[in-house]
Amino acid sequence: MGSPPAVVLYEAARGRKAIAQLNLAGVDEAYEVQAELVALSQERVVGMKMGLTSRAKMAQVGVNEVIWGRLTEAMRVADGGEVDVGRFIHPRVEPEVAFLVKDGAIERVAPALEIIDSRYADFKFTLPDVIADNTSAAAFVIGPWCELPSDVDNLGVLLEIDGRVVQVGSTAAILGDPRRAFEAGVALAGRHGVRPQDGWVFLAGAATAAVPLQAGVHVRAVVEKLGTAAVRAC
Ligand code: OOG
Ligand code: MG
Repeated sequence: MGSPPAVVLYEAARGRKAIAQLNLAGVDEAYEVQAELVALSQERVVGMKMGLTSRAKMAQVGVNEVIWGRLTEAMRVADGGEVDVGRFIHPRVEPEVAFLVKDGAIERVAPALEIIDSRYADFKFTLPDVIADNTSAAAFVIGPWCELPSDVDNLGVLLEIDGRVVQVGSTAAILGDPRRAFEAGVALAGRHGVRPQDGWVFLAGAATAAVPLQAGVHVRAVVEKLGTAAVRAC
């Protein structure tokens, strides 16, 4: 018998070696594998993330369902800091909107970056497989927290690589309003007994497609009214 799926995914991430698709049967089983995978890492969970909350992202990976995953302390990279891309298999970066959680609700908002890294070959997966792989979560960068502007549902989003704009979007692309991604995430995670805790980071899902991340570049997300989040890949 082969290793359990969580172990296969854990070893793939640790060994930086892509694996063949697992072809897991269902979504409930997949969320169980995700929980086991994150438990195996022994990393502290510090938040959650939504995936595929925009058309651009759904189209890029060919999966048309909203998904959620867990963020851990080991994935956190300081704003303006460096990230070693040698840790990953074939990383991509995308602009995000982050919420800070308090009393089960949104307290603050920040511009953010997410680095995703599918553990599957060629970034190809089914819905259950990407859920099991903790929704490709790899690293995240949070910019300065600020008060929620009333028009958080209609802010311009840019992704820059070395000062060049490579993706353009709007927070409106995130389920029509990123606050809706929060509501959806609370409902979906609640089914698995997970409730956002005080101080948790919540990523609403990228408004644009993700782009490959290479060593040596400087990446910046710009969200209108919120400011920027940046990282240097080394
Ligand atoms: C899945 C993760 C999606 C987002 O913001 O939509 C995601 C993937 O694209 O590999 O993080
Ligand atoms: Mg994302």
